[in-house]
Amino acid sequence: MNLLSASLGLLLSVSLGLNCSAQVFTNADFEDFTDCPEFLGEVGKAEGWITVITNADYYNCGFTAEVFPSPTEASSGTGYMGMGTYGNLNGSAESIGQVLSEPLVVGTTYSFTVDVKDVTGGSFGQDCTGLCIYGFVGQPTEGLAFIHTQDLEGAVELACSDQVSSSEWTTVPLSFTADQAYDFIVLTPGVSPQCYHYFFIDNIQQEDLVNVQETSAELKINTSLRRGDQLIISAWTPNFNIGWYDLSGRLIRQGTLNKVPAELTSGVYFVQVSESGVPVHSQRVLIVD
Ligand SMILES: [Ca+2]
Repeated sequence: MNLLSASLGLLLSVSLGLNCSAQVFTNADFEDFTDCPEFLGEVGKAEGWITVITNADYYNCGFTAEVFPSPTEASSGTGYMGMGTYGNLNGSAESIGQVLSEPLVVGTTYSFTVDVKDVTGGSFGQDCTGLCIYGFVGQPTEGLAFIHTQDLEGAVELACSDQVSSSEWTTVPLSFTADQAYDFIVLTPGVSPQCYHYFFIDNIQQEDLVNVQETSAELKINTSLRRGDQLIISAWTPNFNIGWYDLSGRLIRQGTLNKVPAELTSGVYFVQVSESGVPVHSQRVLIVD
C-alpha cells in the first residue's frame, strides 16, 4: 500500500485559525503536578517542565521556603516557580525549560505576559535582572550551577523583561520573532554577574500570534512522505510558498513546488508554509525512501 494513502487517516489537519491560538507552553500556570513539592529544586514535579540549569524551585500545595521569603503565594491558582542567580562572576542562573509539541514558526512573532515577583529579602534579595527567554533547536544537555543558559551550545536569547524589583506580583511582557524553528524554550533570570537575585514566576499567558492571518482554508500535510509526493493535499493555493528546514533550522529549499523535492535525503525535516509571505503553518515531516 502506498504510504501516502496508508497514512491518510493520520493526516494532521490544522485549520489556520486553530494554528493562531496554538499555545507554545503546556502547564503555563504551573498548576498540573505529579506530586506536591516538599523541598526546593523539584521542578520536575510540575508536568512538562524540565530543569535546564540546576536548580530552580517548584511551589505548590502551600510549600514555601524561608530562604526565599515572600508575603504571598501563587499569582494564579496554587502553583508557581522560583529561580535565582548564583552571584558568580559569569552571571550564572537557574533555569527551566520545555520541549515544545510543535516547533515555533520562523518569522512569527510570539508575545507572552508572565507574572513575576521578587523575594522580600534574605541572602538572594539583591535586584539586578529580569526574566529572559532562550530558544534552542533540540533539547540542550542539563547544565551545572556555575553556568548560565547562554553558555549552553545553541542558546539564542529571544527576549528579556525589565528588571524584577517588586515583591508584589507584577505582569511583564516578553515578545520575540522566531528566527529559527525552535523546539525547546528556556526561562531564566538574565545574566547577572556578582549578584544574588531570586524571583518567582507564574501564569504565563500567550497572546495571539501576530503574523498569522485568519483564514478559512485548511491545510493537510502528511507526516510521512516520499520524494515526489504531493505535500499539501487540500486547500492548496498558488500563494503558498513552502520552506524546507533541517533539524538545525537551516533552510534547505524554498519555493512554490507542491511536492517533496527529489533531492532531499530521507530523514526528519521541518516544513513551513507561507501564504503571501506570511507563515501560516509549520510541522515536522518524515521523508522515507
Ligand atoms: Ca499558577
